[in-house]
Amino acid sequence: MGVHGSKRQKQAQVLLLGLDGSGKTTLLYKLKYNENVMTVPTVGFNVETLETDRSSPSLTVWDVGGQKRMRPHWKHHYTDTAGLVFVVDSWDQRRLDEARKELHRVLRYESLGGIPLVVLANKQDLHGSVSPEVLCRKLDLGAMCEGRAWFIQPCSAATGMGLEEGFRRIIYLMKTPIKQTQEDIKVKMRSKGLSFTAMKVLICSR
Ligand SMILES: Nc1nc2c(ncn2[C@@H]2O[C@H](COP(=O)(O)OP(=O)(O)OP(=O)(O)O)[C@@H](O)[C@H]2O)c(=O)[nH]1
Ligand SMILES: [Mg+2]
Repeated sequence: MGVHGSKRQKQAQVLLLGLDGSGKTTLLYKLKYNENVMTVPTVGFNVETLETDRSSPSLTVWDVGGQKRMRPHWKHHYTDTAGLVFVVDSWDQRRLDEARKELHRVLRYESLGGIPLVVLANKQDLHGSVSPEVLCRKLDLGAMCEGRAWFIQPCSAATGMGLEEGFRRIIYLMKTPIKQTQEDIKVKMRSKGLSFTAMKVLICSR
């Protein structure tokens, strides 16, 4: 199920994936209840509904455990997914390569073809965390997301910084056909006196 081209869908399914310990469950409950919950590694999944403004569908968010033994189960959630949010621990640089491989594996699934992606560069509150620009390169997002609407959002599930923006962004990308998002960005770029080819750089650095 997608929300492209439709004005008012009642709900849309968002899949929250990422390595174990990246902060998926923490950020889901921070968003839902504005509380900092003590988490344990998720075995199975958590599912929560996030209410949005009336012009947007409410989001049914599936937070699936990210441990190695859980990852084969991710694909069981792909069919009805309208938007993908992939969470990365920006502080743990030793695991960025693992995160890149897992993200690329997910994006190669045919049933997720063209589904919009928001990468949440989480744990920005920690000293030494990697910036979204660097993450963008290390995850090779530009090449991997050819033909897909995507965005990278810095955030912290500990403080709440950037979480609402990240989910507002996935709603926007789900509602807006990719051509339109590119048009919006072109207009913005022209107003700043920049060329369209600089678009991806700007997206990465916002
Ligand atoms: N400092 C900091 N710690 C965070 C942040 N987000 C999550 N954590 C911590 O990271 C640890 C793992 O968080 P979880 O939310 O359980 O991670 P998860 O992605 O759900 O892990 P799995 O369920 O195993 O897939 C916990 O100790 C959290 O408190 C953050 O933004 N900043
Ligand atoms: Mg979890």
